[in-house]
Amino acid sequence: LIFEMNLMQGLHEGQFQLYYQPQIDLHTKKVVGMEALIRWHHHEHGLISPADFIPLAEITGHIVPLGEWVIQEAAHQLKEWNAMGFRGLTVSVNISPRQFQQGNLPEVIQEAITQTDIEPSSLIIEITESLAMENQERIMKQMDAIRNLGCCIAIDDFGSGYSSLRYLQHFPIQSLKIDRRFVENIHSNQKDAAIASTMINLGKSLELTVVAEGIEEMEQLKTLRKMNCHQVQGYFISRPLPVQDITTWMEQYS
Ligand code: G
Ligand code: G
Ligand code: MN
Ligand code: NA
Repeated sequence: LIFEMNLMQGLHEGQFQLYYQPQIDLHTKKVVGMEALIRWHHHEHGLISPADFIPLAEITGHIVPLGEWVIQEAAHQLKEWNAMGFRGLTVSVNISPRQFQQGNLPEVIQEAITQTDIEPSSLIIEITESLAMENQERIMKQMDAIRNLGCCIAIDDFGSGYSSLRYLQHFPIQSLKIDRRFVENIHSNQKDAAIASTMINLGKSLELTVVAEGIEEMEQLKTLRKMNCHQVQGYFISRPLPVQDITTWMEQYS
């Protein structure tokens, strides 16, 4: 089934859409960011999750034009939100390791910033820990170039991947997103709480912004606030939603 789907055709026909999930500052309680999460409305197969087509797109190389579309779209959306009066908001996009290996990511990002005139530091590039990131000079050069544009880089799913601490040591990152598996039982399991708390303190001692993912309950949020985690994201705050819905949500949020 998955090989029947024509990704390039879908891209040209406008079948892709970005959903957005808010990130809340635990101290000020303000909405500080939106993570863009791609969705595919396939004409035959209906709504397809990125978990089902991103891996394929990585293999075929289609992730490069797709990723370019994501960056353009997210930058334009941020410009629109800024124009509506939502200021000090960041937009995060997920980037696959392969997007560093093929194509020219820094140029794509530069182009999106130039076109939209958004503040470069309001664009956050999320990179998932992966073996594909190990010891690759090209990836490091591209990360440095992205930093030189003024954009921020976040390590996504922190703790779940490989060589987590090596990334902290070598990558020019500004934030750390703690994988939701470390947050799940934070309020009920002492061992999980100890691990999460240590991860938060590690990030903070490196002067990184620490974001906890997958918050589904009030108790998790309270525990994370006690641990002085900076930001939270998850279904408890809002599910990822289409632009119109998340904009309405933002207008009503206080
Ligand atoms: O939103 P959801 O939980 O369905 O996302 C599933 C996975 O797809 C997550 O790992 C997420 O990071 C990834 N993902 C979502 N949008 C994008 C995107 O635009 N580009 C890439 N490379 N991955 C994405
Ligand atoms: O890999 P990444 O962290 O980018 O993936 C984020 C994924 O997690 C998205 O698919 C998003 O839909 C999902 N997600 C966001 N909030 C929650 C949550 O509170 N619980 C669960 N189970 N998944 C979440
Ligand atoms: Mn992410
Ligand atoms: Na994640």
